Amino acid sequence: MTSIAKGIARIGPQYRKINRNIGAIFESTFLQRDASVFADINANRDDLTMLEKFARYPLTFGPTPIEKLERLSKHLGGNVEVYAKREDCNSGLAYGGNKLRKLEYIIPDAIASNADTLVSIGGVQSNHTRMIAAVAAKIGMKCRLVQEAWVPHEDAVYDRVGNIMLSRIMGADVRLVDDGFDIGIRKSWEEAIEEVKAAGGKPYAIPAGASVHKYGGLGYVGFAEEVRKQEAELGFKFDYIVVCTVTGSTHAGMLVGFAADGRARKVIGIDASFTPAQTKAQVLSIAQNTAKLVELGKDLVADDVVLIEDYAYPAYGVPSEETKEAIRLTARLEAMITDPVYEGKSMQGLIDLTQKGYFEKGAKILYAHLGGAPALNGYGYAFRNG
Ligand code: 5PA
Repeated sequence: MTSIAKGIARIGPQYRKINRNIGAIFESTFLQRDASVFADINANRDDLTMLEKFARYPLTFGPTPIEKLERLSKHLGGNVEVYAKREDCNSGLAYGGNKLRKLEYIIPDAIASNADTLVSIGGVQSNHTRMIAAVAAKIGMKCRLVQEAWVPHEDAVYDRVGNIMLSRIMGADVRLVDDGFDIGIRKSWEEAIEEVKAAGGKPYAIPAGASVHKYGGLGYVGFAEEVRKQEAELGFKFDYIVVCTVTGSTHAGMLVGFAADGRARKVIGIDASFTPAQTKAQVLSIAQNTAKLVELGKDLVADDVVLIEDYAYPAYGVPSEETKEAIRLTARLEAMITDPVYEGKSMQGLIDLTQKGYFEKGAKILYAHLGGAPALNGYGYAFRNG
């Protein structure tokens, strides 16, 4: 059977079933998405063996490219080779990013639940809520977003540009709430769910970063499997994977996926939450839950979660001078754009750890670029002179 035919066999019946369940309101969307469309998008995904039994709703283009960062590697002394896996270029949906890989395994459940509104939460410049707004628009659902005051506003236009502006343009019902940073379950989010119900809607609740959702860790298991396949094509294996960690399911999924070939501790999480104990505990519990779901057959323990705490200062969402330098350096050497909240901090970590000799000579490092550039618009003052 060709991979396209396998795709039809696997995806077609599943979506026809979902289509029956969700009734007329989504019919036109799904009529456009017949089995051959799904098959096309899913062709080339035979690599995702640990995830075979889970329904997947395609939101991304497919495997993301791996790019060697030649000039950055050279600039850092040439002792290590730095590559980037471009999760920031993974989709045509509203600039893409890591949340889409997670949502591919959550959206089938949302559709099957007969919901009509996706409800989620983040900070004012949350990338996650932008992605929820994008997916809601794409599948024809409504979207209710809670945007909390997780970051002390730096710019006058902070709540009008970048991610939040995109969510508004995509039609989400965006509400600002005056509560501070916390990656846990939030009262404001629970209230939003109740309000949607009270207004006669059918909410589907997605927590911050899609992380503590039961399927939140699956997408990044797929990342690891995808990397393994790309490594076979490249003819070498990466020694380290560097990832920015906040709500935890990106890191957790990678842990499970890379545990399959003994590399869990080679996933180096760079904390950007500035509440690392809570983030670390959340990574572990999501990883353990995800390991059970995919029947990993190995136990994951606290020591498997490598989380480096040194780069999240001075606060969540506030870039240090060193973070800004890392953003400028990566932009000037590679034209690769990172943001002040997440990727700039993990890039700062990668640069500093390299300079400190954390990685052995000759190491091949894979930097997971998880997206997030639209938030830069909210930091115009910080970069007013470049
Ligand atoms: C985010 C998260 P996790 O939350 O899965 O640990 O991922 C961290 C991360 N990089 C890394 C980018 C660009 C991110 O957007 N963003 C959150 C958001 O609300 O946008 C969930 C916090």
